[in-house]
Amino acid sequence: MSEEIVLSELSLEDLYELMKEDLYDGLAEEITQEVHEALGRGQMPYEVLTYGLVAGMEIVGNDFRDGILFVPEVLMAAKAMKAGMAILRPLLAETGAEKIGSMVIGTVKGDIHDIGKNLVTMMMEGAGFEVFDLGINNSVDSYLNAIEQHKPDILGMSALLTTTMPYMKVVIDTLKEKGIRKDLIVLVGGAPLNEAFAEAIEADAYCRDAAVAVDTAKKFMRIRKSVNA
Ligand code: B1M
Repeated sequence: MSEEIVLSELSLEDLYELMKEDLYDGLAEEITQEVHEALGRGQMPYEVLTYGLVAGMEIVGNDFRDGILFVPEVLMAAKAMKAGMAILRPLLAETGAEKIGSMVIGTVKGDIHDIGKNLVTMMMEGAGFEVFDLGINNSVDSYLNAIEQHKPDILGMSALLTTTMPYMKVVIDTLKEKGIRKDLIVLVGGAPLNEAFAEAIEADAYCRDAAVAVDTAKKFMRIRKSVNA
């Protein structure tokens, strides 16, 4: 953000444009101020997340793919995104909703991408789910231990690399071998996945984004409750 920009004088559209630019430039402090500014104008946390942070990260992703940005710049952008998310997280979780289910979630082995997973965690918590976040680089054993410990309704897995997404099948096959696959609703997500992949590995559903993850989780919880009633 250049010094002469006065945030309060920007239109909402320009504020979101600036947020995207500053995210691209990895300016965490500016992102923090802009998120506060947007919230101060009555924007909903999910709107700020979607139109500012996620939209900005999409541009970063495209330029990373096209060789315009490199890992250090993307890391700076990720840091700025996390600074914005840190402000939004408590607000998204603040609905006071009664707990409607529980989920263990983690990024699969070999994969260190966690921004999308963190977003899903935030949104699920906000929707009233209890979430146990295992972080990144999770082996089958890590998922199994967490399932045994927390006995969740849902297992969520995230993968951002075409090389790591097949690991989801390894986890699901192990759940089957152990006879516990049917005890869990298995939801998967991440940019390289699609519905056909989820079906092929026998997950219950592919979730395109965090909002879809919440809707899908709620839908499966309703089915689960009606079956157990
Ligand atoms: Co990485 N990276 N990266 N990266 N990176 C991608 C994924 C890539 C597509 C970039 C590109 O080429 N365009 C590409 C993968 C190509 C491929 O596999 N075909 C790639 C690569 C190649 C790599 C490295 C190999 C680069 C290198 O080292 N040469 C390396 C891999 C390291 C590893 O994991 N072993 C690497 C590293 C990194 C950084 C560390 C620099 C950084 C990660 C920082 C972090 O996460 N803490 C990074 C980033 C930031 C990206 C991009 C630019 C952005 C990802 C992101 O955060 N998106 C990404 C490009 C892209 O995806 N367009 C890219 C924003 C986020 C909100 O969206 O994660 O899709 P997303 O999550 C969404 C949905 O997918 C869904 O909901 C989320 C919220 O709406 N969702 C779920 C996700 N998980 C879910 C789980 C669910 C439900 C829904 O469970 C129920």
